[in-house]
Amino acid sequence: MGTDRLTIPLAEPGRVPEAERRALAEAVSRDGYAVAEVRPPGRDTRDPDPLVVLADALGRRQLHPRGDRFGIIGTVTGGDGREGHELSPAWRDHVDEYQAVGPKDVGCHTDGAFIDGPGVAPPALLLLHCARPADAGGESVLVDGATLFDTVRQADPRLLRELMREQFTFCRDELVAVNQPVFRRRGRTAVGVRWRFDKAVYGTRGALRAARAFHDGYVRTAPRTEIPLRRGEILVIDNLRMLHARKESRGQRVLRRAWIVDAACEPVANLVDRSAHPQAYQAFAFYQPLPRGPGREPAALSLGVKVAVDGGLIPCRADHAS
Ligand SMILES: O=C(O)CCC(=O)C(=O)O
Ligand SMILES: [Fe+2]
Repeated sequence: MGTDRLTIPLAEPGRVPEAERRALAEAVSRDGYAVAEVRPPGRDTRDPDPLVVLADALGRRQLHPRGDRFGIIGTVTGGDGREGHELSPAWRDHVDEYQAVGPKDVGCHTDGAFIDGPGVAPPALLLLHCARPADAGGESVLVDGATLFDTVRQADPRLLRELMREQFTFCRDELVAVNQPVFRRRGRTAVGVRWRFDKAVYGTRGALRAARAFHDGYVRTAPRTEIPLRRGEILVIDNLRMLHARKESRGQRVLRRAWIVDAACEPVANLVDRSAHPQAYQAFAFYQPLPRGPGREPAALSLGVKVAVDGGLIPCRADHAS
């Protein structure tokens, strides 16, 4: 498919060398994604998890309620009708509820679109580690939000204005991100995308009309990159720019996922140092970042859809910098 693969040999266990880290960060900043394979220094089975090693080279991992304590979510689909999650048992009862659990295709989306709260936001990056490819299908699919943004801007500025209005609500599990724009300004030079098109989305009639117009007229027909991940490969995706999807699969497929937190999201504390939080606040705790790994600053990444500094390209007030 023409996608470059970066091979990352580790000279020492658990640590991505600086040159490879820079090359990876550059590829993700430029293209919105990269495919990498981490080669451990030896055949020692105690070598650290390649997904954790690569994630920690990029930033801080973010927890997920159905992930493990390292922030890793494993999904096992297919094979003898045993849909479910060997790696993350909490998924097992939710095969019907969460589309990504089954063998069916999954539509274009941003991960964590329903997250918005004190100290938490959708992850900046997601990493998908192919532990076992399907017998057939299961390819990862990417659609570039930069192309979508540009196309809508030129073809239908009024629709872009609607997509930049705080009028879309995303709800899943115990979380709801109320009144979000699909495209939100991030500082002066970037825009972040937040998107899914399914039962998790709510809005007024006007908002839903805009969502349908965006889906039917742009997302559905946008150019896409298909990536058939091979065993051991890790797909790193800029979640603030790229929409990802997945094709239907046959046979057992094992995929492991990690999230990297949005560095623009600052930690939040209680005014009077209250340690027992009310239930509503507790929901956000499931998505907290893990502490940073020892001795390393996060990688220098430039994420999201890049826009002109003067903001003149964007047909609405630049009232949100997150
Ligand atoms: O199964 C896949 O390839 C990806 C599913 C997905 O969207 C996710 O885990 O975030
Ligand atoms: Fe996803």
